[in-house]
Amino acid sequence: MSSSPRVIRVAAGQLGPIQREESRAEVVQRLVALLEEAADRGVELIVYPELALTTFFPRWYTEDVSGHDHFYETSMPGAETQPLFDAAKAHNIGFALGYAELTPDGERFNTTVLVERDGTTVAKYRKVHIPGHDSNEPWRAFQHLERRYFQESHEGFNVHRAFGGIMGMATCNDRRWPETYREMGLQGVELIAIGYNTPIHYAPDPGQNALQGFHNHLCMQAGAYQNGTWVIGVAKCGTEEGVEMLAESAIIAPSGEIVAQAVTTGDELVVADCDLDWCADYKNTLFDFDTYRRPEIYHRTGSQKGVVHPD
Ligand code: ING
Repeated sequence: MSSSPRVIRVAAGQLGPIQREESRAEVVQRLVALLEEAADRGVELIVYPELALTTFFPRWYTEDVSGHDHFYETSMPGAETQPLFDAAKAHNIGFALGYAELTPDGERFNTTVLVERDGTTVAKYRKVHIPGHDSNEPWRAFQHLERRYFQESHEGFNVHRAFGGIMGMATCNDRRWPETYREMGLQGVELIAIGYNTPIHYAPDPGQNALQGFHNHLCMQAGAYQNGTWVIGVAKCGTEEGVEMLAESAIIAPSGEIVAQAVTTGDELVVADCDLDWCADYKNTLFDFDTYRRPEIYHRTGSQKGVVHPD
């Protein structure tokens, strides 16, 4: 007889656009409003998007990187984000929040913090896969200068015991790389929180624009299924400073099925009960890694960076 299922009620706290002039106080009010709606619905964990406190500032080039310093947080919580931490603790709700981190040493990371229901910080994750470009490319309708404003983290993908299970984090472009999920799958991850800011228009290959929604769900559903984990994908979306950003936040089961998804391009709460014990149905059968994986054969995937073509 199995013990009682480990069910956690989770919400994707999707955000509509944050315009450049919107203050952090105004944004925090939006985050708290979503959290209070989540509390009314018995939610225990709410996942917010990547860079959830400001507009997606890497769309603009500045000659000096410090020109965007005001979009970064130098402490988390800070004075302007403390109300969110206070509201979450008062409602006994945990959350994952994406933000731009500027460290005392001047390092810049695209960071997510995971906070438990009692208000304690579980962990911080710093984005590993940094997309886009690092120099001014004025030919683009808008830029994607993440490689100018964020460093690639060397801290990797770690998991954390919290919310009654094994939790992981990833950010936006990370979700497109299978290594992201497998690194955490090999640690037994049961729920991965992934915030994203994804422009619909992809300047290097506009043919992909029409497929952004398909690609978004494709990679998260595959990652969930192939590693027997829940995936909570959460957008900051809508038209942000003239740029259309993908919505379609989704809660995805270890089966790979989408169990709930957003239907607007604004602030929207998407809620589902996530049975963490469902993960075992895949981890202990099809994807029993210890039985079926062949790391002695996988010479390339962990060591080789780019493609090496045959002679
Ligand atoms: N954004 C995008 C993402 O990976 C991107 C970058 C946009 C890639 C469109 C491909 C197509 O979803 C972030 N922030 O990583």
